[in-house]
Amino acid sequence: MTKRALITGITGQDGSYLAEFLLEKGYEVHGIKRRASLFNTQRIDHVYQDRHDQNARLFLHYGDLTDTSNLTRILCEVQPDEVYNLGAQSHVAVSFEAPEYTADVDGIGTLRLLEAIRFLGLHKKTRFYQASTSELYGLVQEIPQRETTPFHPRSPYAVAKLYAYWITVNYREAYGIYACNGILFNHESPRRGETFVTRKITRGLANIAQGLESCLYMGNIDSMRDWGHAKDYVRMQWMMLQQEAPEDFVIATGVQYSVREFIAWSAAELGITLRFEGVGAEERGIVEAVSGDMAPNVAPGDVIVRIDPRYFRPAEVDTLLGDPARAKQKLGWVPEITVQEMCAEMVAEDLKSARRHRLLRENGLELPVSLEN
Ligand code: NDP
Ligand code: GDR
Repeated sequence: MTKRALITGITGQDGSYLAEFLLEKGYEVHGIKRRASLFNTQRIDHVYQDRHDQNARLFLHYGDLTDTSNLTRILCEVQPDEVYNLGAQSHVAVSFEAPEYTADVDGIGTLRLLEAIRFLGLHKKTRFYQASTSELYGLVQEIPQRETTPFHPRSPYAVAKLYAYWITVNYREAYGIYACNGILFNHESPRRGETFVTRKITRGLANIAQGLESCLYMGNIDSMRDWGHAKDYVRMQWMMLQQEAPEDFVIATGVQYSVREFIAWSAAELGITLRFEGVGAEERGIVEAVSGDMAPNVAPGDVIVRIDPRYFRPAEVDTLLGDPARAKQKLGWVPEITVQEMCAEMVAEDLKSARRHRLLRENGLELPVSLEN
């Protein structure tokens, strides 16, 4: 029997990798996408098949995590074996600007799905994965963070995800639903949204190297993160739903680096050596050496990174480091891609696209480069 999965957030970074992964495993995949005034399926266009094609196994449904009747209808129609709740207002800084919306989507949205599963009598059939987050640890109480580490969320996003975490546990305990939390630490890829720190860096520096931008404005570059590759992490999301009993797992690499280091690696991939000068809001990154071909528009002495206090958060999560021991012991999961390999892949992809833009510009065919950070 073909298994059927429903993914909320299928148009996002993780949703796109998970859809690919499940299609390769032979699943019929259903995804919820939001209506937008422009096409918003770029990350999944390469796996999309016209639904008139007899072999089509990927189906998209318009929907929104704020819309109970819509979610209930989709669940009723699809009757999924597995639900992956990846949909979210997922940007921590934005959650300070839109706290109520973030709570509605990320917190109550999770309840809406679980309640629909219960109400429709799918609680025996449907397994549920909740995209929980290392942001739950916030002001960290233990290093490294593991499944038993107490939570102390530091943003409206993290507080909303705390509700989602506990309502998932509650529906498992109260109704016997196979529901579990993946407590995932930061994971990135060339498909990462452009305003998250890693992608902002790789894209910004590639654009600078190609002369499309002149300076990258950053926030707290001393923040420490445990970064993995999204491809490794979606494999784990699926593994968590294949166990005999539902359980919550920390998914991380067990190694942490600073944003500053990520900037330095990305610059090095572009042949640029940086000298960091000053501290806090006064800090400047100064280019000391440039290898010609790859970064034709950067000269020694150019200031290509500046700190802008606009990107500091009202409450910061300074350091995160996960302990993935339980995932390794119980599921045999280990990440395969290192953060340095991932950084190189991201820079290479962003450089390709910056070169395309530059060529178009040189031929009078300029496409707008969005500079929104
Ligand atoms: P993205 O921001 O790339 O994707 C989020 C997805 O959610 C998009 O498809 C987006 O749609 C959709 N979405 C946003 N709002 C709504 C809504 N109101 N109704 C329905 N769908 C909505 O996130 P990631 O792929 O990086 O992350 C996936 C999940 O994992 C998120 O829940 C995130 O909070 C969580 N997480 C992510 C981590 C990471 O490091 N990436 C770590 C830990 C947890 P659209 O394309 O239209 O914007
Ligand atoms: P995070 O990711 O908040 O950890 O949430 P993000 O990449 O946004 O920030 C990581 C760290 O970098 C610092 N930083 C900046 N961040 C951004 N976005 N832009 C900047 O200019 C900048 N300068 C410094 C931040 O202050 C922070 O400390 C991500 C999201 O994917 C969540 O959905 C997910 O739950 C967590 O990871 C785990």
